[in-house]
Amino acid sequence: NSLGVAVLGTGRMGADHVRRIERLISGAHVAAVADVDEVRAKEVAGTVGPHCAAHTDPAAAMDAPGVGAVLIASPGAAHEEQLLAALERDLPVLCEKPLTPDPQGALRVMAAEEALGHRRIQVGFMRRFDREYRELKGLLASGAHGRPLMLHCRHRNTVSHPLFTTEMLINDSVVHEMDAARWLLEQELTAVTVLRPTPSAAAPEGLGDPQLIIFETSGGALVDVEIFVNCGFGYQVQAEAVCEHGTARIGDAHGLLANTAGRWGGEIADDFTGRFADAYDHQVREWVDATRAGRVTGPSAWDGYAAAAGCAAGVAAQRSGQRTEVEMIERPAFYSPVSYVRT
Ligand code: ISE
Repeated sequence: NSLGVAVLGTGRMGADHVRRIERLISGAHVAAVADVDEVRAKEVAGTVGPHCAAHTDPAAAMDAPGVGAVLIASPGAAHEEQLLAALERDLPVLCEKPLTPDPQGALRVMAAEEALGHRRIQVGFMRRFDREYRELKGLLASGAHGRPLMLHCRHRNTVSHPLFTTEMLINDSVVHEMDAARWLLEQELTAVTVLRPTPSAAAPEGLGDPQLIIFETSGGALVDVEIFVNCGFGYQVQAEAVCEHGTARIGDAHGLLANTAGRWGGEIADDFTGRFADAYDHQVREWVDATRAGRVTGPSAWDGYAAAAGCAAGVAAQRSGQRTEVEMIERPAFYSPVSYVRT
């Protein structure tokens, strides 16, 4: 009883997930794919085989024979409609970030899931499945270093794609730190401030890159994030927790360390598919295993909403230059306990 997955969106992430499900994950197969671009959908379906149907209509892919779960990897603006359609069919969903581009859409998705009466949605915040992040989470949760006071984060991309906007620095990139900070600290974000240096000459015209984003949290911790999407030298995601009795740092990529010609060093990944390859594998594997066991684990629609609310405050802070409070509803009992707290 292999789990048949409909993959919606066959761009870079979707195609990578299709490869992952087919080649690396046992207990699941790709039963159908959908993409607005018919040629691309067919091409990706072709890598799976004749039993994988290619559609341009996501609903048709979800209704294809043998589909028991949905993986949404379409652009964020398409997520809400696809999530609601999956919930109507009571199908388990793994949805790439963002859950929805705005908190209002996330609230509508949460309302539909709650009306269904059971959780069906997992959001693709893959950092929660990264080995180093999990080690840091374990250390902080153990309390061995005392209470976390600050989190210093660096999020660097080699180069931004041509359609990247200044707002996307927050809602496409820093959205990951929003979730990671909530998860690591087990606190909600309460306010966001954005500081902007003179942009790098290497950034495309009009893009305010890099920026420094500061979150305040419900437990009184501070989180600072350097976001720099045209650093030019590689893909780096680092975090250092400063606690009452010690610090802990991840993301230095201490893999192979080589000495030669009077220099020492290692390699830096080029992009997120490399840096987080294992995290993506674990994420999809754990989602498939939980789904087959009839369980829903991982980041929930509430986490997607909280990140969207943080991003909305972040973009407002970016525009106004002012400290901006994060506006959030009270967490509904349906989303208790929060998925970041171990039970
Ligand atoms: C991209 O969409 C991601 O999700 C990556 O993890 C992030 O590093 C990048 O900045 C985003 O554009």
